[in-house]
Amino acid sequence: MSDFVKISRDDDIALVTIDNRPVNALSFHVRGPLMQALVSLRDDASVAAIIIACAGRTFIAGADITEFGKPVQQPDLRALIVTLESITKPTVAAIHGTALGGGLELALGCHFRVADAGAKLGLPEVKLGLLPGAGGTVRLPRLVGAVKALKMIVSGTPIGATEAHAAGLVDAVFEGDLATHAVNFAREIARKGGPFTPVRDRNAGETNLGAFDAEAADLARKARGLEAPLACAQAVRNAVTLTFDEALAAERALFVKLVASDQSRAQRHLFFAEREAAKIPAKGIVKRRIGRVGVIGAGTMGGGIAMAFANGGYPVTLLETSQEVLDRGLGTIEKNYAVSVSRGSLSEDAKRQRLAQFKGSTDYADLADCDLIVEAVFEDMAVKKEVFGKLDAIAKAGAILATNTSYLDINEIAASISRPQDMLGLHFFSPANVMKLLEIVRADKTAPDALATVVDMARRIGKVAVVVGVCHGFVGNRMLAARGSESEALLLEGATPGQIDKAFTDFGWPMGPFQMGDLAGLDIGWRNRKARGLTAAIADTLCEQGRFGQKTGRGFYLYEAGARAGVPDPEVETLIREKAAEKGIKPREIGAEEIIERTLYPLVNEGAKILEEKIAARASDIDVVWVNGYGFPIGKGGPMFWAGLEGAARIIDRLDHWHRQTGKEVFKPAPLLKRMAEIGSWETDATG
Ligand code: 3H9
Repeated sequence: MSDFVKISRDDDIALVTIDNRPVNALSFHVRGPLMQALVSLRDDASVAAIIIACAGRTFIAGADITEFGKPVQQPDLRALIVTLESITKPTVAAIHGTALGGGLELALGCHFRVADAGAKLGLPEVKLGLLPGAGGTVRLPRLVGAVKALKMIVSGTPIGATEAHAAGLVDAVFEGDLATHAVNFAREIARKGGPFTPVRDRNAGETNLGAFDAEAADLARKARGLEAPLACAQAVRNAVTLTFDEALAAERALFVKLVASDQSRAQRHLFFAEREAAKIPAKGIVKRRIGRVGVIGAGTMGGGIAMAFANGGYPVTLLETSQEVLDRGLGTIEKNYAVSVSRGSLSEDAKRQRLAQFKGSTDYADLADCDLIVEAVFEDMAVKKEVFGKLDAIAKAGAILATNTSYLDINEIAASISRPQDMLGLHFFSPANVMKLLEIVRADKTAPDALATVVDMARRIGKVAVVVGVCHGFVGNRMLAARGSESEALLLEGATPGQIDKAFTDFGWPMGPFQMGDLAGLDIGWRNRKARGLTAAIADTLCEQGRFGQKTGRGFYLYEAGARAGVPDPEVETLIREKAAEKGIKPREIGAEEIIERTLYPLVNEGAKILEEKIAARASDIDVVWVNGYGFPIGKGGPMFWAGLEGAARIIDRLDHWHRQTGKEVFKPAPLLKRMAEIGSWETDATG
């Protein structure tokens, strides 16, 4: 009947199959024929039951996100579900892959849901700055109870078929051919006869509103300025306190407001940006095969990288200089997995499997069978060159050789070996087994097939990959330096660490730069500055006093034994005033607006320079780096998206002002920023 919706029959059971690959989103061209199919089957007396299923790798993954922000074309999803729910003969959703968002909402319009054992079900709209807008917040609590629905909707995390079955969301779980099982299931319930109660008329039992509100308050605290989680919680509460129709209308009103909000626009931008970032020209390229991975260095970074590979299913050879250091590294890995087991995020069996992936060695020759070798040794050019010299001698032909350097010139390392085409950067973020971001650094001579291979590999190990070019600090750390360059100056001019950190957390960052420095260890920046002949009057003095941050109990803040949150330290404030006096600076009041202008505007400006230099292919790639690697607030979409919200003209105006005031290069507006102000977009996006 349509390319996207087909009806087949098994005697009196009708099977409606949606085929809108890759993820069967409920686009307009699906909704129209689906509506027609439902109406015709509803009115067809020869049909005893209707099954809705999907072709391809998954059930419906939701509404079509690309349609948001455009006029809604009828029939809309809600009308479709009303029609579905009005059918009195039994309706069954047959779910495989993922039933997400509007997909699960459509399934909730059926009387029954059956699922493949590997299926996942969820309402992830919150991750797009939305709430389920087609009845999900009102129907789900009627099946699984309000508290369970609240957790699922506010977290957006899908649950597996077994859990969904236990919660009452799914009526049967099957292994094997789902269509056949669904037909048998439908035939059996049709034989038993109705009436069949629609989900809207069901009741999952009394809700303890006190417990609900306590749970909601806890979730609200974690929302950190995002509107969607709060709207989700409100909508689920409405499902309990209002009638079905009232709650549905309230859900709609919240959805309409959110879908037009900057936060949701920002989060939708990030959804597509992450997928776009992984795209590189790959026509005609045959990727290399990665079987075994070698990791050199079993310290914090190397150990984390090795775990990331093992978690993705790769066997890993972990190399260290001595057996003792190797044993320590392997011991830490084992402990990390044990912590995951004790937290319930990993089964004992999975832990055993992952540990079985590791082979320790102290001999470079053992890396000869590796297809990808990543070094995570000391950040020093001579040391790195020595390591790659050894790899050049022993690695098999075609093996990809990667450095985890954060700053060093990868072209220079590549030039020192005989196979620069096999060399690239894999810049992991610490802890490497947890942090999502992976900067893949393309050196001048990196072969396209080597690059395409590691982009694929990144997906397999669950990383969000962004391909970047070679420059000092690549995309992330180079921009971080631009952001941080004014922190000390602001202190000297009169701001306190607490004020600056608060301006950051009010903006939506998980923490401010001084809290971050204290957490990471101030000695790291100190060492880096010394290596580059740079100084920072306040941070250097703190380090000279042995104040390295949380690990020493004192840094920019004071930490009670074991405490993670610091308190202001009068000694630090005195030190700041002394340093200011030495430089003849008279302290003044500094507001949050100035703090943002002098830290985040240079961040955007540096991003523009990075785009100009083609270190990043697209502005959205930079956003992906900052959201996934540095905690830029997702509700603001990353620095380059936020620049659009803030207004490039305003940013230029203020940068000009600070450039005149200070003469500092970080404030000199980049030509591309000026162009952005004129045309309203980072036009290099198209070149990606
Ligand atoms: C919603 O439902 C609102 C309703 O409550 C109310 C309405 C009134 N739309 O991720 P992948 C594209 S909100 C359009 O690489 P995977 C994606 O961009 C929605 N396009 O595959 C990519 O395109 P391309 C709630 C979509 O196997 C391609 O499909 N649902 C959509 O790694 C493959 O995607 C969600 O938030 C969409 N809904 O992961 C679920 N989804 O190839 C969002 C995907 O051109 N989707 N695309 O780059 C996902 O989480 C993952 O895509 C999924 C598959 C897990 C399904």
